[in-house]
Amino acid sequence: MAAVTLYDYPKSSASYRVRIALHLAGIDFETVNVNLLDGDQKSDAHLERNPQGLVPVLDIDGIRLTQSLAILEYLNDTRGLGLLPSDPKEKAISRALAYSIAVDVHPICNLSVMRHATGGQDPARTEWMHHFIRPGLAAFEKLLESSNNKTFCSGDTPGLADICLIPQLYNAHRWKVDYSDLKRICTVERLCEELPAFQNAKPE
Ligand SMILES: N[C@@H](CCC(=O)N[C@@H](CS)C(=O)NCC(=O)O)C(=O)O
Repeated sequence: MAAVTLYDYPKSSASYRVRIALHLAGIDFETVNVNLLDGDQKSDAHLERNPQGLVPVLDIDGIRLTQSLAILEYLNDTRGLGLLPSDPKEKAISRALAYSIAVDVHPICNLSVMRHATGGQDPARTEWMHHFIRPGLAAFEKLLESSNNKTFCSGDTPGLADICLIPQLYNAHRWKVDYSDLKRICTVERLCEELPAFQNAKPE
């Protein structure tokens, strides 16, 4: 096994966040695919890694980590990624942006939640996704407008909020949620798309 192993599913937005951060840190890692559609996340082997039955799981520095936000903070602390502003007020605002997606929008759009709530079939599942993703992004746009006039979400380099936003936008594309009117978000998306770390982390 490589020194750094990510238990991953390409389309998982929580895994996508970790891939971006690993690339930003320039860390070589291998991925082990946990196929969520086949139910691999509930296999004994994966439950051994993460009793929550979720990806991502990251093996790094001799420890096993779960929870993408905790992993991002670990990489930030140990690899000096500068994902959060140093000013406490700016830091709180930056975390609030990131959490508005990672803690509020993403969990209700999770595969198991969506399937349980809708039966997992169209049109119910698409309606579910639209019901939560679009307002979540519109709120993010307002938070961005009111909190700063920076290049990326929280500064002139990509940070925690950008890393949470971009996978959520990928998800919005998948479900055909239109957010082209959300100009700040579209600007951040364009900027991130130019960066190799974001390009290399893409699901495809
Ligand atoms: N809070 C967790 C959420 C992880 C999560 O929801 N992962 C999804 C993929 S994005 C998953 O494994 N879903 C499997 C399932 O719902 O059965 C994190 O940020 O790591």
